Amino acid sequence: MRATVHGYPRQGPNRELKKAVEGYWEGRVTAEALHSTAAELRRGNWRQLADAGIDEVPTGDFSYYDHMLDTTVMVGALPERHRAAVAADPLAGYFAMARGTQEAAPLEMTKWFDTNYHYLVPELGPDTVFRADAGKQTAELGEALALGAAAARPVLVGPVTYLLLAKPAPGVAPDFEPLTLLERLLPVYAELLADLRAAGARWVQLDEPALVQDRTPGELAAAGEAYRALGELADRPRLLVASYFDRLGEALPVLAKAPVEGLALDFTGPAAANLDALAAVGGLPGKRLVAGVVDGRNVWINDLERSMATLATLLGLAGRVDVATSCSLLHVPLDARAERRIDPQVARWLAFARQKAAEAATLARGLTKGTGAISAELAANRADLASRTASPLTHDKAVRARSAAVTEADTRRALPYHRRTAAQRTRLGLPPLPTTTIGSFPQTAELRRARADLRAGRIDETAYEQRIAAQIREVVAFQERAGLDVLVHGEGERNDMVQYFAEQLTGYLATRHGWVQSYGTRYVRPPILAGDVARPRPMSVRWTQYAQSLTSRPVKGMLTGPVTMLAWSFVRDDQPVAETARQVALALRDEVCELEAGGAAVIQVDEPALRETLPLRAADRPGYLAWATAAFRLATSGVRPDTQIHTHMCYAEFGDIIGAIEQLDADVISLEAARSHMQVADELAGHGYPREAGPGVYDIHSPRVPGPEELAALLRKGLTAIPADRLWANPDCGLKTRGWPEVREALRNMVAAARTVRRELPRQS
Ligand code: THG
Ligand code: ZN
Repeated sequence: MRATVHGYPRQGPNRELKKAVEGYWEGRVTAEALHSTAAELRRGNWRQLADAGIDEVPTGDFSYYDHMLDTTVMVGALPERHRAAVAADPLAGYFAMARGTQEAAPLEMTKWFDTNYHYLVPELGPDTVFRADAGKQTAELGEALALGAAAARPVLVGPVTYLLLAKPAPGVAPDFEPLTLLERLLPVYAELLADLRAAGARWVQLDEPALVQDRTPGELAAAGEAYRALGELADRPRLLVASYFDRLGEALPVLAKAPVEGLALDFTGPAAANLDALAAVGGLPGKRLVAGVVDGRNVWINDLERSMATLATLLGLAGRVDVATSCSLLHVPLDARAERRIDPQVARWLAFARQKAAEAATLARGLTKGTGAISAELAANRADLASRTASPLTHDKAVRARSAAVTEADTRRALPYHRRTAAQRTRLGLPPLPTTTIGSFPQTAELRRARADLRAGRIDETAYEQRIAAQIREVVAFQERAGLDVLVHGEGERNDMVQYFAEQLTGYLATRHGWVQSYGTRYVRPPILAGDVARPRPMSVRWTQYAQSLTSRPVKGMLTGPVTMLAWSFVRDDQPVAETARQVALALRDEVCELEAGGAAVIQVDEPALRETLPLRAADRPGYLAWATAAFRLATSGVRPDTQIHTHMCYAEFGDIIGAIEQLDADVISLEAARSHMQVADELAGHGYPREAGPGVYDIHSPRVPGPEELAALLRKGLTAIPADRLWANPDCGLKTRGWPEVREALRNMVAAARTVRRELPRQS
């Protein structure tokens, strides 16, 4: 019985990969230096895994940018517009596909299942010609074998998932289904498998996470066909088909019947349902089962005894059982031992990639040699789990009592929406098509320097606050001059919309080195929600009130909603997530009420992550949406009827959660819409959304400044779907990534456009 993992963080202990890649882009690092840094990082990872006790290491999971892009290269499906660049210089061409050039747009980027990782979307069409290029895979396998790895297993994105995650190339009919290319893609995988066998691979892993999503009978049949065809090849290594992030459901019997030698299944969270399902199909007699019992997506130590029990059951269900993490460790930080500032007692509850690999190894040893062989580990694990359960951090009596006392009534505004609007109109006195922004203004070099200076002790708290106050004065004065109707303070004091609040709430831990790849060379350091959540003091009231003191126009209070506070953190696994959300919501509720008491007439609670966290299986969605919307309402319903609650979401595809958006009971919603040309307004109207809405008119993802005529045209288009008394004029997201010159011009144009369109409205009586 072996221990293995499906993949490992790529960046290195000090994000060496980020520095090398960005250096290469800037011309400071040569291609050779980049390649050798990367090779060194891979060697470091394999050594680290071997030291942790992993006896079969993954290969080919490394990437300069993204493993889906690597798969696109591996199957030769390069977009036409990038072919020449890749032929001329493969490395430069690879990054051109990821980032775009003056001449050619990049591949689209989207979320990898329900994780915070983003991949580059393959673009396919009826004319796509696949061509096998096993170069990267065979080279990395060779490196691992040369290092003396006991066993090395290439990990590839499987053909079915590759096609299911692809979209029609530009110019191809939008209803083209990439899965229809399967027959053409399978011979390419056959060639890749033969190449890998020749390069020394005994096993190859084909990742098929798309099969844990709801799939049509046609898609399931295609998956069955694919693995029958690959299984029947004569010249191939043994095949391990891997699934993760959820249960396989109806895809389990399909894969169990396929002529492949092994399956990797996730047994954590909702995927624990794989256990009964496996028994129901009669197990995997004669096959290898790679059991994902160590959660690869959170940061908590495993319950080793419980995992041993699961593994003992699984022993009776497969020819051979190996122990693994549930998925690639790409989604967790590298090493919990690097966090020297976390209380050592609390640090013992944490397992990052390195510790998770060691847990898998311990479990494999226990399975092979009996629990006696791991009795010391089991005892230490039991003590750590007990200390977590008993800790005052995880059990704050006051927080628990308050949370337990929450009733349905606490999640309802005092008056229904249609009776609140009149009171809000009277209080705010806004014109039709009121203008506002989403909250953040440019995070200037001065602001970042001030934060760095404060951290390094070059300036003190007072000097830092003076710089923030100066920024707020500038932001408010600009908005008054530009003629905006509802102002913001600009969020100059916030490093990140989640981190800023997490740092002020009890129950959250911050890491120093806990980087996780978000996309390409961009990383986040998600805070760890470890304990019961309380708000010892107001978090945002002071700066909001300061901004309000500078103007007679309304200043919006700006908060991050409970669902996003959870989605962009590592959340505790020792209680239902709905309970954690309720605690965060109660803390935010106090903040909302205190903003109101301080004079705020408009308060925005952002939920950009509401849709991101939607469960992969439709059956799980109603449960999620119920707690998510209840948490939002709990956070926002403590205010008076004449206080206006706004929310914001950063996406245009909200069709599948429109009902949930309505359930938030917010008064106003702003959405990303600029790039889909106000389609969002039509969609909202089509769904009969009965509230005020601001489909964004200014695409903040682009440096392009839209002119007043263009913005007026977008507003007129919005008016065809949403009446003038319910339509807002706003950009489609926060302005923190943009520069001041563009922002100034774009917002002035937006106000001019709103004024023009207002004059065209029929006179109100
Ligand atoms: N905040 C948090 N999580 C998020 C986002 C966020 N997850 C999803 C989405 N937004 C991810 N998008 C980005 C965009 C930019 C960067 C990271 C994720 C980024 N990171 C810097 C880097 O890697 O250089 C590091 C920033 C830092 O110092 O903290 O630019 O908005 N919580
Ligand atoms: Zn946004």
